[in-house]
Amino acid sequence: MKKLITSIALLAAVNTFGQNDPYIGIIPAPVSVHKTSDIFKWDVATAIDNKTNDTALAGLLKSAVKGFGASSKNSGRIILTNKTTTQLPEEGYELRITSTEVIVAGTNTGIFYGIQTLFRMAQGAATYDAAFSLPGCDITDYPRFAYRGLHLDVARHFFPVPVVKQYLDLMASYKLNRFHWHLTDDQGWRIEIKKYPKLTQIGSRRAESKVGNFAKEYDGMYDNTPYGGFYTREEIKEVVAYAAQKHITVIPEIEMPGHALAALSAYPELSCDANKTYHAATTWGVFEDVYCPSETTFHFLEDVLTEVMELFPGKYIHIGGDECPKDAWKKSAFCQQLIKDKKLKDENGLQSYFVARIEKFVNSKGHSIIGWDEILDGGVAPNATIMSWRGEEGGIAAAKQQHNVIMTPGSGGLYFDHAQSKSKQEPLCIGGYAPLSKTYAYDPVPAALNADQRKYIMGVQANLWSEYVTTPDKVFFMVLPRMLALSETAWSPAANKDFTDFSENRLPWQLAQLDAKGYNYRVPEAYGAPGDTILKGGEFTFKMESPVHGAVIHYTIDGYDPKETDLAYTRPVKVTVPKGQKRTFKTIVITPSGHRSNITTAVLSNE
Ligand code: TNX
Repeated sequence: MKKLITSIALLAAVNTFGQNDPYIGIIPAPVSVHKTSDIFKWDVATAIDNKTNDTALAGLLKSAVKGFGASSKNSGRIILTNKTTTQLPEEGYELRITSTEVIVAGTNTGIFYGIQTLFRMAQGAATYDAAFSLPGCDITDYPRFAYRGLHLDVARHFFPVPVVKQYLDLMASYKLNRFHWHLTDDQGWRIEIKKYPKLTQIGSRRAESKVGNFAKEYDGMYDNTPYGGFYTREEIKEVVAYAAQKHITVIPEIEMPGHALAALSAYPELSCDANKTYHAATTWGVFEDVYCPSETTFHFLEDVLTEVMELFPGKYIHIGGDECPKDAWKKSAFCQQLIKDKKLKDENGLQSYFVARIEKFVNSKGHSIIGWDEILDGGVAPNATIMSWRGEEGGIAAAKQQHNVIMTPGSGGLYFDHAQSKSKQEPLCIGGYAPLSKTYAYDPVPAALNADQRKYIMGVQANLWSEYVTTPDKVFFMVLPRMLALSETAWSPAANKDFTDFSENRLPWQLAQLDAKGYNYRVPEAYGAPGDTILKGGEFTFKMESPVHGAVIHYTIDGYDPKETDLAYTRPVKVTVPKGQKRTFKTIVITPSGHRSNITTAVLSNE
């Protein structure tokens, strides 16, 4: 009996990825995959032969199979080696799976990614039980871009360390390697600074938060609930170390000269009018009170950045630079005098002076700055990397000026705070429209650049601004599954991208894994389900496919919202509508863990 159960378990675990899928379920699609008919059984008896100096890599493999430890001569082995058969880019790897051996070869980072590929090929279980099977193949793989970023705004809403770690787990699973941590903004200062304790004592708190968004029905509505949170230095170190284990570099963002209200609430002397009282903002948007370009401010920022650079060993420090209104500087006699003294053209020149001065300081400590594309206005600091968010124009201009560029345009489906569909069933968000297909279609290399200029495109990033993201579950709902589309754009060769294969063949397997791991995510509607529309006719056949492997599509034709108690889709559904009548065909997808898609509604009219 025991044997029978084992063989059933193995059978269930054999990889049955779509025959037509050239990438065996893997996201992001590897550079090249040759499938064979071999099957490697990975179980508790599989030996691991780690020829690298990185013991963590073997640990990673062991964590995948429950009860791991025993090894026997009869079962296969997994070999990790730094010796590759061809010369590969830094993060690349080779993966060869036969019925007796799995060889993962590359640098230690490359092997780390090769192991992620093994995990992505595995079936839907969270921790793979006693055994699972891997399809025979030969894979050569390396990233298209060195910078593969995901951003998280913890200023508008705060997410504690365990949530950040889950975010990093996801990033590593999909081969993203730069975590842009937006740590300060008008609504809260979230990083402890030893020298300026009031930043967190005062600046991390706001009196209340706006209810709803800027739609009319929410005018003047606040929640009357104090809000706050910050990371201690120890917590920051913990996150940086955790990220490093996952081959992710953390890029901290300290906003300046705008988005500074939380800092001004703690230290009003950093503003252009120290007699005013400042409070961390309770609503969203852009605020007129910003840092004054005074010696007091530069002194303060240099101190803050010094502590930040101690905590974050990575090369890049993000200094913000976006959305800095010039009203306060226009009103300030000090700023006007400074413009004259420094022979600057105007307030934009003053912003350039501000950023260049900070850049010089950061460079002197061996680090480099990244800034949002507004830092181009009035002249860009000599060594700055530009993050192009207001479309691609900033990135194009910067590349032409031989500055490194990271593409993250809202118009390219990379603003994960935007809505994932046009349905009213989407949760509250800032607006916009960034469905999975749009994120997927984005290409970070603008046609406007010639071959030389293209070299300055370091990569791509998506951003999760959190004005309307109040809970960890919503964080994951907003980034999943769009993050997987980002991962393919950032990693895979453009020629390997194919939205149908990605969404219909591979995504269902990946979503099944995420479902089993307990992540919240946006469940796509069933493929083939008619969307919000009126269809004319008397006979209809709906052929549908589940967007999550193992999920069930339920449907109704009586106008009620479908639930688990309604008919489950097993074969194409035929609906007959008599002459002169109508039916309403509704569908929902319910996943094994109980997550639900939006309900689709189509009116079938034979009137
Ligand atoms: C613009 S993107 C901002 C953020 C907002 C975001 C909302 C950028 C550099 N600045 O402050 O949160 O829009 O989508």
